[in-house]
Amino acid sequence: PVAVSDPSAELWQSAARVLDTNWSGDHMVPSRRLYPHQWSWDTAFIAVGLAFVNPARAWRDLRSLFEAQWPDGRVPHIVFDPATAEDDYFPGPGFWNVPAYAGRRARGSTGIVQPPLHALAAWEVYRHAAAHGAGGVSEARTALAWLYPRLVAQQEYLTDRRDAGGSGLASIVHPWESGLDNSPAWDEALGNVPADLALLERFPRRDLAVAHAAHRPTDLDYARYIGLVRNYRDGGYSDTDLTQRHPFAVECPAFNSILGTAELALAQIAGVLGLTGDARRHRDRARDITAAIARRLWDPVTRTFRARDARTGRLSPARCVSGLLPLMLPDLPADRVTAIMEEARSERFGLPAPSADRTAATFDTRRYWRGPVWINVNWLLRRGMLVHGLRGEAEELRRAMLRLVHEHGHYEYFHPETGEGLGAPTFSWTAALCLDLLA
Ligand code: 2M8
Repeated sequence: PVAVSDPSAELWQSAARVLDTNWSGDHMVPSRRLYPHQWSWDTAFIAVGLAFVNPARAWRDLRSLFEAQWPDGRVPHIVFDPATAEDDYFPGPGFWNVPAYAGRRARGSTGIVQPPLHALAAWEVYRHAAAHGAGGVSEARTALAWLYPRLVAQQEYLTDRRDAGGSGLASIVHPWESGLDNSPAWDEALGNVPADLALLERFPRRDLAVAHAAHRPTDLDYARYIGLVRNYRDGGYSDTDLTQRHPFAVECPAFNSILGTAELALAQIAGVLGLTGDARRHRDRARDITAAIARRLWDPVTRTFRARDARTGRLSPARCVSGLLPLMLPDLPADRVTAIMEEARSERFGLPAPSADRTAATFDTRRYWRGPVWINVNWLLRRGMLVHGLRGEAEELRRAMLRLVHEHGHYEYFHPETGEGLGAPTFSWTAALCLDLLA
């Protein structure tokens, strides 16, 4: 047993407490005040940590999310809690007004997605099941068998319906789909999106009632976010002819790296379920996605990965943390691995990596995804280091992340210079990923 004064033991206990507080019976909320519903990729990060302290909740959380999956395979980015008032979060279920064909559970959801990290999360929870005895293993196998066809449908939706650019990559139709909401990576593409600021007068922002305006996206961003939801919604959430019908369709390097990683996790899961042919197909798809990322999102001049606007074909000029995440892919060519590590180590980033280039004019130390350090993307980056055998760098990053959370708390994000905690103070994925980093 570890003494309670041991900083790791303290951190472990505080992280487990955050996850207890944020559990809502059949799902986890990211934070009680700011995000009182279930978010898609949060569920995946959270499962990675729950694997150590409460795997039954990890499976329950994933199940709650996938029960709201649409018949076309899309997994909604938010599943609204019917017990929470409509005006506790904006835009709420009334604004999304999801069509009846989405199914009974999905009626209380949004119609956009988030990065498909769930296959990796399911694999991670399964991998740790043996530590919870024979019961844990059989629970994990049952959960994997239930999830597998749903995870496959999620991938097929993204690789088929969302290949707006015909490039073998998935496009996001809203910055919220990236999870990196107001990243400078979208600035140029968002320039084509009409901003109807009068909309915000009719639908006031709920986030500003519970968070600091300087730490959140601007009103201009929000006007565009709401306009994009309205356009996609009014088109019945259809993905046909996206580049003509929708003003925002972008190939994100982080989203697509997670898409490729999901195929590799599905190959492992298929192996456990005895589906050898499927496993081979998933590995082939991962290779194809990796090749498409290396071809479409690489800029040979700056030697960086960047987002590509599927409507104009242009690469975004912004260098963001999303461009470091192709490191997660094992088949990434060695020269690209070297370039990513050089970029990560350069004055533009450093470890733990801020969400955007420190030297850019757009860098903003407090504004959400435009500068602050986030634990989830650094956790993904560290995973990439381990995939490529960069053990020393991975260990350095692990320690830096734990130091940040130990000194400042389980915050949603952190000031990239002072480490000050920003956003929600007891944030689920920060706590969950700390458990994984400590284990
Ligand atoms: C943030 O996004 C939501 C919209 O989806 C918001 O700002 O209200 C992002 O940080 C996203 O990555 C995250 O999943 C979500 C909940 O934690 O909050």
